Amino acid sequence: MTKSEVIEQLLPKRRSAPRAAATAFAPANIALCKYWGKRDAELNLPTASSLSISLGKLGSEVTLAPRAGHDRFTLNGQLIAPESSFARRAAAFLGLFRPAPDFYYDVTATNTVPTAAGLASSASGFAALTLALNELFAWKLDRRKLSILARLGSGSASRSLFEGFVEWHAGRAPTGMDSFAEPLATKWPDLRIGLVVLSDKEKPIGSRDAMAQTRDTSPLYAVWPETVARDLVALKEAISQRDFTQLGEVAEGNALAMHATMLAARPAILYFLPESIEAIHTVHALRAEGCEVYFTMDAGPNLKLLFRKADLRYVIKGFPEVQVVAPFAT
Ligand code: 2P0
Repeated sequence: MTKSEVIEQLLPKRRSAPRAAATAFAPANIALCKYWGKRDAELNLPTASSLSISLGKLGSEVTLAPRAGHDRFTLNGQLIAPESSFARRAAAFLGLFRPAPDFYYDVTATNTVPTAAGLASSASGFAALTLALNELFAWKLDRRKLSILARLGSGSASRSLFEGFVEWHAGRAPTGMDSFAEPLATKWPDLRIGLVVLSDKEKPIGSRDAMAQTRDTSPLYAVWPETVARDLVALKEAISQRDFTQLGEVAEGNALAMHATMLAARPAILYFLPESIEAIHTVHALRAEGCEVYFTMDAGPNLKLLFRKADLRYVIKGFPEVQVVAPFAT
């Protein structure tokens, strides 16, 4: 099934004329149980479910307006070259939603996540684009359908439609109509995320290619889906019982299992820098001293810390440069 066929099924049959402009915001998210591997690369359908936490006010704001001639992209106040990967990916996505062949978009995006933080901006970016399209054309789609549409841009974007803890159901249908994200009800006000930026250099391999290479060549990939199944149950239990130790242990273990699976790919996919390993040792040393802090890592060298408000000053001792996010702050 193609993206266009999915979109045709989801959009209202009667289409209104676009508004003059529409603006939307979506938060960045960090997976506690990772999405790594697809069963369908065209529709970004995952092999396994995943669970994330959204980062509140850190994310992407996108304004869309109709435009003649060609698409134009502005990111953080700078005009972006059409051949840049940002513009090409956004244009490919927007190309799925042109009411007429000569209809183009003026796209103005602002990331409130510091670009150097190495946080995937594609998740919040595609989620905000989807929300802005929904406003621009007054589709009035519910969040579940919007989550499916955002997934067509980037898998993890399906989770950025919601605040707080979010589960993305892998689904089974070849159409992907059962592969969408949903928020969990639990709020956890004293939970904190610490962003530890170690490098803003370009990654050796993007996550899209890295996922495919892992699935195709890693002998450890066979056990990844069952690892996720187990970790998801344990994470949801930890969240509903507000059991921080279980949350941290499972999230850290899941991230390391994902990286172990990548390390066994051929050729190996190695996102760790020496600084990443050093930071992991710092996390473990803090824990040994009684500060309950855990980490997770994505397709890059930076660490994201998980801890509780009461431990903030100990975390800052180990990581003076940490940027702290309170995901449930109102
Ligand atoms: C995640 N990552 O669950 C995992 C963990 C990176 C490591 O989702 O190909 O940019 O656009 O569907 O969503 C990054 O992958 O990949 C990602 P595509 P995406 O957050």
